[in-house]
Amino acid sequence: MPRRSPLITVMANAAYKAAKGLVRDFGEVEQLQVSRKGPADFVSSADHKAEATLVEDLRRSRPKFCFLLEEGGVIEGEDSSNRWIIDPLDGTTNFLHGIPHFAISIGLERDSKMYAGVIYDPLRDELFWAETGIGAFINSKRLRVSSRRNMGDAVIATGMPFKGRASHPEYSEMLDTVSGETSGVRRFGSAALDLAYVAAGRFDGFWEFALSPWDIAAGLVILREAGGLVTEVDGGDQMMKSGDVLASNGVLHNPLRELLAKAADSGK
Ligand code: 2AM
Ligand code: CA
Repeated sequence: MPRRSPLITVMANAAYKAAKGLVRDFGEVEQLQVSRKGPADFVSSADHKAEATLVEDLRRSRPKFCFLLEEGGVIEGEDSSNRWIIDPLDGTTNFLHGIPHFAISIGLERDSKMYAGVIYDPLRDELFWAETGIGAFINSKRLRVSSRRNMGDAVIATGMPFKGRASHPEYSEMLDTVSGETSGVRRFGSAALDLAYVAAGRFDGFWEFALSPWDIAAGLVILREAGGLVTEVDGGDQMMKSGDVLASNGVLHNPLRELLAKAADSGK
């Protein structure tokens, strides 16, 4: 079993602590579904509380690090080379609807590169974590991407354009093409867990457009350390800037990229 470094221990403990509140609040959400006002405000407060817990906990252990937070934006710190990139609740729509699929995502960027990541799914007690050069793990077991080589056997995850976000004009062509050429496409609603699942070999690939840095920061390093490949959908390497992500087990990367490019062309 791998010894978690002090850094990973700090990240994991912060996630475990914030998760307690989230799980408690998730238990309440179902009751609230029936109320007229609905649970939206309640969920937003759960989200903010989880973020506050994460910031407080990480700050206690690493007082000088900077933060980039989904809810709270940027917090500058004395140590400008280390920055936490945090999504306290990825899969908010699932959480709001009582669907048990969401996670806490904590990435650590060091000298402008993703260095370490933790994605915690509290309902399944699955902690996906990785540190550059050390490898990727789920709880105490090593993670490895799938070895599938045939697109016809692959299960590919995606995220669809949603309300409030400009739709990608060629997206439906892509979805159609990938559905027709693979064993299946899944849309689970948490980009962080989608990336973790590619790292774990559960999905063979994943693509989505216009994600935010906190959705993908931890996932990028976990996937790379698990032997996967991640680029932009057009093959570029600016995922944290554009939010366009194509992740895979490596072997299927180019075939999937070509499939998406072909679909985009025919959708024009
Ligand atoms: P979130 O749950 O933290 O909002 C799913 O497509 C991905 O997009 C999730 O990681 C989700 O992160 C993000 N997302 C952001 N805004 C969303 C919205 N209005 N509806 C669905 N997903 C959203
Ligand atoms: Ca998110």
